[in-house]
Amino acid sequence: MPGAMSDPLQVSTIHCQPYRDQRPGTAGLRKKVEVFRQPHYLETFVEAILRTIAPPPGATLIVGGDGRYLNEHGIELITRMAAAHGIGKVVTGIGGLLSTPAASLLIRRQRAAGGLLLTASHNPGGPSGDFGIKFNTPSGGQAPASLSEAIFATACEIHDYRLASLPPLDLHRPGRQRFGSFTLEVIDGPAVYAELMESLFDFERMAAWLRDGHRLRFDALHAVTGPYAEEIFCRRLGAPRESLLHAEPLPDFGGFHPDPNPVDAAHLIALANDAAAPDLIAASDGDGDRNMILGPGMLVHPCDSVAVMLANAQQLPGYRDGFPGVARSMPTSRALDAVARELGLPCYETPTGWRYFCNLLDAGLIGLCGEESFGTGAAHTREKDGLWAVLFWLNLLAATGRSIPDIMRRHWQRFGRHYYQRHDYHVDDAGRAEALVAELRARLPALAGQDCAGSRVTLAEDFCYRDPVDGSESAQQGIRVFFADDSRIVYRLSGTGTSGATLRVYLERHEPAAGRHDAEAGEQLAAVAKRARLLGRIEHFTGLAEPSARI
Ligand code: VG1
Ligand code: CO
Repeated sequence: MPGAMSDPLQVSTIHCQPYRDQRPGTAGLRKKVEVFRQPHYLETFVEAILRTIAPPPGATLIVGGDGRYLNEHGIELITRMAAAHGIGKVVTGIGGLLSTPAASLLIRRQRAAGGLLLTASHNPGGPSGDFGIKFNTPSGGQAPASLSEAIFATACEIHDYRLASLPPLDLHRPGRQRFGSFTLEVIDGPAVYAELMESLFDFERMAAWLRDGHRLRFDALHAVTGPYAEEIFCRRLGAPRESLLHAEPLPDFGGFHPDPNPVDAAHLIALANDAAAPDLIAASDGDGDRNMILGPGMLVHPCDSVAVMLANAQQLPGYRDGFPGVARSMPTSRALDAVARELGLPCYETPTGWRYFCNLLDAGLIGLCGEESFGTGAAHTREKDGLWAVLFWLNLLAATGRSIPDIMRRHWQRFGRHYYQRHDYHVDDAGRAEALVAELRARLPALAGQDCAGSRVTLAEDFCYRDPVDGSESAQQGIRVFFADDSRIVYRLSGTGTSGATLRVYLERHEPAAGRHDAEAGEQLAAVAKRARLLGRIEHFTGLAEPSARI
């Protein structure tokens, strides 16, 4: 019977060899499942985290994951290692499931020493897919770059790790399981998360909107948000069950690539273009931090979404007072800047990756932020938050009585439209992509003033960020090139892939307030895309004449 074990816990020390490839990327350590299945691989990284953060005895740790293959195994292992390191309590969700924003919220609520999140986010799952793990600090935010580097350095020196022997854990039984001085607590993640959402949004109004016959479709892509969506949309808002698609979390995400974007979730684009399209179609990713929003005949691009949120926040009870400031990642379009300018608010520009927003949020400098990669969030957690974004839009539709296409057209009429697209070029040989970036970087000083396929370069630089809160500098965060025709191209390499390299090329062109706003983005950006290919000599370096994906 749990609880019958006597104190102190039995702890063994297990010898191992260090791995030297455990450097975290944009958001934690991500590798193929087969890499994680090497002897002691996960153990080495967890030991490195625990040694680096050195939690005080008796501290609480939040441990949860997105339900992908190896999730429960990982949670049991981390629990035993945490107990061996003197952690007093591990808190997880039922079945070990916690969405990334819910885990971030719990870290803050429980004043935990941090959280270990088992996720490779939007990467595919299953035995032949990806696995990942990341550490979040007591503020709930992702480890800053300096801490990630310290964990990596520690991992390179790990020759043994500690493991407590515990009886079998029951991750499916809510409540506390006591083992001497150590406790495992299994909580109802969706209930805790839904309560917070009720404090931010007008649930009565949204329920009435649904009762009036408006239709919602939320696709969980067989990932972590299914139970959360069921709790919020069906149980608390009364939406019919058919509002949810693929709501059961599965270890291989039912074969989905759980990345809510027009390529990997093309079926939702088709649904939006159907004559009987629901009023709001939405989806989230593997770990629940991304969001995709669609309305009849229209995808709301994430760059626009965060701008519309800022422009309309006063319509929502939780955001009536607006925000102290806002932020976007550098490659994200300047649609947000246009609204911030009109409202007289500071708009910060950070490198790619949510971790760069955390200091700004902690310091109260911003209250809303977003990335082009389908990530939007606010100050209630320190992670981007998929369902929060869906509720923001649902509340906006209910409060204004307007449709998504109507809201978007009005927005563009007022601020102009920033046509936007990201072109990804995937190569098996990472060296080719690195060579392209290196060459561009070397050519930067000579670019300004030059003519490039019909437009003059006004500024070309490698983005370097200086954090206004702690003064830390992050250099080489993406090459950005501005043109006289008000267009912009950004080049950077992905930091979340698990094979080869992906060159991301971000294209943007502003169409002023009185212009044409109903055109297709790809067509509007064709000239800028061509310019990007020429300037970066993309075909020369990658051998690809066309992008692997246009998102
Ligand atoms: C990508 C996105 C970035 C996002 C990161 C993590 O990184 O571009 O905006 O923060 O994924 O998102 P990269 O380095 O591959 O471009 V998630 O949902 O995987 O936590
Ligand atoms: Co994610």
